[in-house]
Amino acid sequence: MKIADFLKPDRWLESAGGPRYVQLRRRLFEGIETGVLLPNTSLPPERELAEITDLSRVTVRKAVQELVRDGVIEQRQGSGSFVREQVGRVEQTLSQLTSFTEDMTYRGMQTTSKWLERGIFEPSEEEVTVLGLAPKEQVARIYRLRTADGHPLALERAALPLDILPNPTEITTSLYAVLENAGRRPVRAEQKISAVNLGAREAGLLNVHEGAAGLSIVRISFLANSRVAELTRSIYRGDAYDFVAELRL
Ligand code: 16G
Repeated sequence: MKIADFLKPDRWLESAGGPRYVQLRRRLFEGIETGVLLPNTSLPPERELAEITDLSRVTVRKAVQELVRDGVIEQRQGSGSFVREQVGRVEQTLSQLTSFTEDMTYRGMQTTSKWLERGIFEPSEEEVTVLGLAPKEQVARIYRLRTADGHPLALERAALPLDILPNPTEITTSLYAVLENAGRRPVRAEQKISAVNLGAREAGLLNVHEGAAGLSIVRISFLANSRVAELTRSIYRGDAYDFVAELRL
């Protein structure tokens, strides 16, 4: 269907349907989800949208601005508003202790990591407490931007005691693979997930706008002897990740 037909107001605008810009935003989003508006195609200019929908330019602008805020549409200087390429959502079950590399490989996706930090550091108070470090003991830390098929999905900062990961530079792809080879792969983990709005730096790295929704995840994992092996703080893109838990009676 042509966008001009799809946006004809008698097809979707309802007088009791709430604010008009909200209804238009919803209709545009529906157009993107159903493929009437394809990724990387441009929206008709504001004036034209106002004509097609019979709405004021102010209303149209507000609807488009909200889609820009939500990361669905991007404004390119001088050339208008474009539909952004949407990242396919990834589902991760919460019942298995898997690694990022395993999760993505299972889905046939190629992973890469951009290294933001990798080395041996003075621990933070939290690292001392959670990892049970002795006084003056240092900590191995790796901080990565993790991507799948070229899309940035998560920022992960992992801290491990040095006897569990003596040489953090040894990790090129998978932390868990290195730990497994050394016979020190965690067998159990506790994970806490909370909602966050991304700050400017994180948003920039994850290629979303500042304030976009994200998931903050803290994973503490344990070896078979119950010793803490890993403290990882991650920020996942809210538009790209679903965590799924199975519940039984
Ligand atoms: C996952 C874990 C993270 C772990 C990493 C190892 C979550 C929220 N986090 O991303 O704690 O350090 O896998 O992945 O699931 P790797 O073996 O690919 O480096």
